[in-house]
Amino acid sequence: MDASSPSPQDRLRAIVDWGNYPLDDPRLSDALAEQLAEDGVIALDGFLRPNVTAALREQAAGLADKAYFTNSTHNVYLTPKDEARDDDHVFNRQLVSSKGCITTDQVPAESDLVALYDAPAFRQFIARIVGEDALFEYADPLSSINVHYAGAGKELNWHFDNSEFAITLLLQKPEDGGRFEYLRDVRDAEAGEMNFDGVEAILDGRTTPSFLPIEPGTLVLFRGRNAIHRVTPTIGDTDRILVVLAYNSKPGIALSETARMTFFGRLG
Ligand SMILES: O=C(O)CCC(=O)C(=O)O
Ligand SMILES: [Fe+2]
Repeated sequence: MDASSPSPQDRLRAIVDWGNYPLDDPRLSDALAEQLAEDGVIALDGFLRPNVTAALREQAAGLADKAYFTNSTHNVYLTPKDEARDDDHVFNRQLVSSKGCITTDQVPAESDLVALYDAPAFRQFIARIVGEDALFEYADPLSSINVHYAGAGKELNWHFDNSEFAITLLLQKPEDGGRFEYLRDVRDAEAGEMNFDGVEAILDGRTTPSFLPIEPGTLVLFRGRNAIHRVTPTIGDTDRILVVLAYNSKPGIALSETARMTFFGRLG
């Protein structure tokens, strides 16, 4: 590092509103850990400094033409079809997700997104909230930092995440739509309980989900492995632009090939 470049800690303080979110204060992470355990989700309003949100929005908008827009379909479990079940079984029900995204290798190395993702104090803050000793980046070059784009009519359909938790940062909010909807404790991935009846009731609109209102600059930490969730279609000419930061509790883990092909259109 040359003498003129700021330390990771100084850089982090310039990105995060440290007055409201002193990431190195264990009282904050402990309180948030409790809130996450209770609610399954936490939303930190104004987490990014406003100038950082604005600059990242500009940067992301400039990268939009590199985004891969998925044409494929997926089931809610993000797995291949089970040929032993009928096509109309809820396990095999195919949903369309039309949002686009860029991958980690397409994010400029000097971006504040990379500085935030890599900052040890940020990782420790998140690790403490989710109850892990340490957090690690994905082993594949695509999955750690993604920027999602959803123009008019584009959406992310119902799914459960592969990962235990995800961190998102909204950069640009559409005029309407683009709502993050979710329902907690729908399946139990660890126990192999897939809850076909519960999932079907949601897909058929018989169960009303919760809705999380978020503004640009908000950090959301969400436990999405057992909570089914979606983002409704964007309405209007302003794209929804959102960053996903993904970590693992163990080193050397790559995102599943099915999920990579579905959302990125390539494996590496
Ligand atoms: O766009 C969002 O707010 C959520 C994204 C999400 O659920 C995912 O990337 O798995
Ligand atoms: Fe998700």
